[in-house]
Amino acid sequence: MTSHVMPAHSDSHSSADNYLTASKGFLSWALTLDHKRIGLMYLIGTMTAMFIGGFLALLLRAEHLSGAPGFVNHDTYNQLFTLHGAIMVFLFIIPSIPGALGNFILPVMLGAKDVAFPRMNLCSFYLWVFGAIFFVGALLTTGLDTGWTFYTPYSTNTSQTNVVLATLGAFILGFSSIFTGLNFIVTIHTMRPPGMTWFRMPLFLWSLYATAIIQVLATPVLGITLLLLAAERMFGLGIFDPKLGGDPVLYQHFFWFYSHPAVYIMILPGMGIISELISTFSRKAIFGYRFIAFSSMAIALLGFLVWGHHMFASGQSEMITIVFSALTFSVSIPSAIKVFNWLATMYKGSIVLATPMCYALSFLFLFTIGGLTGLFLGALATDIHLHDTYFVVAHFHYVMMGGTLVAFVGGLFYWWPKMTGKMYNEFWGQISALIVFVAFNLTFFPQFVMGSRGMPRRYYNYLPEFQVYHVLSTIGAFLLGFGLLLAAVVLIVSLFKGRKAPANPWGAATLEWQCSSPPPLANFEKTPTVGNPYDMQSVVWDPDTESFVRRGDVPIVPDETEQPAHA
Ligand code: HEM
Ligand SMILES: [Cu+2]
Repeated sequence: MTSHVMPAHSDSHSSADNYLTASKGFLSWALTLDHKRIGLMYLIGTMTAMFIGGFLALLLRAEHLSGAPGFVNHDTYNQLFTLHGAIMVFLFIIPSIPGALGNFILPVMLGAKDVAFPRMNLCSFYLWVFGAIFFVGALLTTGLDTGWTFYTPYSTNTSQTNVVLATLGAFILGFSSIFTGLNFIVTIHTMRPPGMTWFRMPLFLWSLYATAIIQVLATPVLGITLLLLAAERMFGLGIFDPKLGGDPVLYQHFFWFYSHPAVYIMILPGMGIISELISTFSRKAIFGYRFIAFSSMAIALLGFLVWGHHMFASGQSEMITIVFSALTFSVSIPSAIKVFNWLATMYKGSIVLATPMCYALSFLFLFTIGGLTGLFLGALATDIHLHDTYFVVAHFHYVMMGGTLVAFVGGLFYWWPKMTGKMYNEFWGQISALIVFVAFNLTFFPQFVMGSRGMPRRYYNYLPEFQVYHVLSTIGAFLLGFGLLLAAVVLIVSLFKGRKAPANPWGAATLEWQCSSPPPLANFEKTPTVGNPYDMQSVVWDPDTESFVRRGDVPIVPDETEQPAHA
């Protein structure tokens, strides 16, 4: 076993020789096949989308400072929440973690040079760009007012906005997502290094794998549905229009057959990040590794069977409602398994409250609230009351923003030193996590209360009794915007002022921390051999390099029970 990769060894690459400096000029980025550069471009793209979507959200919240008609009229309000939702879902939450962090980290975690299909990877990024251009096209011409769900018959017969352009945009974005998923599946199957059997794969990779399966299997359904929608609107085919023999509820079935699994496309990668963060910053091997890995797969598969819980109020049969309700409850089991295992990992761990861990703890709290309130929505009797109220809005923000976005920011702080070679200011990073946590709850908790008291979603006005909740929520939203901006500033300032990042600042045992920060163009000179990814005992703090390094005296024991892909 001579191929231990020692950080000291990989540090011999001078910092001039890394993926950022390997070549220069616009084209070296625009035509790059390097997964790390593509990941960075995705990062810039998806973060831009997030800030635009966030700006629209602040306009929505500002309108709600008073219950009387304010500075936007009802039409503009419909446009604002549609664009906010569509941008956040299609341009940010779905592509952000796989596209930005996944692309960057997945091959390095595998000790591989790149993903299996680098050209397809670049193509996936440009499809994202084209999809975004279609969205901007809709925004700059007529806007879009159907809601991000494009429900018929409004989207096909009534809306005066450019629905076709926006659906084509979402169609193209779907291909971007499929390409990423396909690439990750093949990469994980074929490019694992010697020693990395399936059950020695870091949990972030398991989560990306489970996500990729959904991306590949569910997204085509959305694609065909959106094409049918566009065709119906342009040619009046009679697929969704009852006048012509169609059925508008059919659209809801198609849409949610994709979009419920898609909520797991959004959350699973976030859960994967959290598994890495909790283990690293508790300085303990993850508890219940196989349970966490299998629960990702269980979520991916069960997620396909519950779409009807979005349609309890659509008049579907009582029988199917009972079935969907029962199945919905069953998906919460694997989610809860993960939460218990994360807590068990922290138990008796030596917890380090570094910035990424602060975000991870925030995730645990917020995601749990999001998941538990899902149960009220999954139970028929309560959902009939809560459906289409602010309770639903609060629920999905707790899971998507409190869950996915917070995990994304945590992951970004975690891998930032690896990606950029710079350390950021810990203190201000922690402060940003605290502000985001407090402000998030201030924004969305009052929405549970007003929703359960009957405040409907997607209304631009409200009754006086809801004012206090709306005002609290708006104050929270502006504070939340400030917190996220602060996080961005902390990271950007580090690029100029941050001290140089060591190869392994956190003491994690996964492979990406064994190459230098930022990684050389080819990541590893020789395919490394790996052991247990959560064996924290195998790394020790080295004061000379101010980095954790691999202990020479701990041999890497390859797992003999299963053949790795490379062998
Ligand atoms: C424990 C897991 C979960 C359960 C039991 C659950 C349950 C539900 C139910 C029953 C609804 C429909 C409410 C209604 O319209 O009346 C709903 C809505 C929603 N959920 Fe979840 N959910 C869970 C996790 C998630 C996750 C992980 C995400 C995203 C990351 C998510 C995102 C959404 C969204 C976006 C909606 C609203 C869709 C809309 O009508 O616009 N949910 N959830
Ligand atoms: Cu659902």
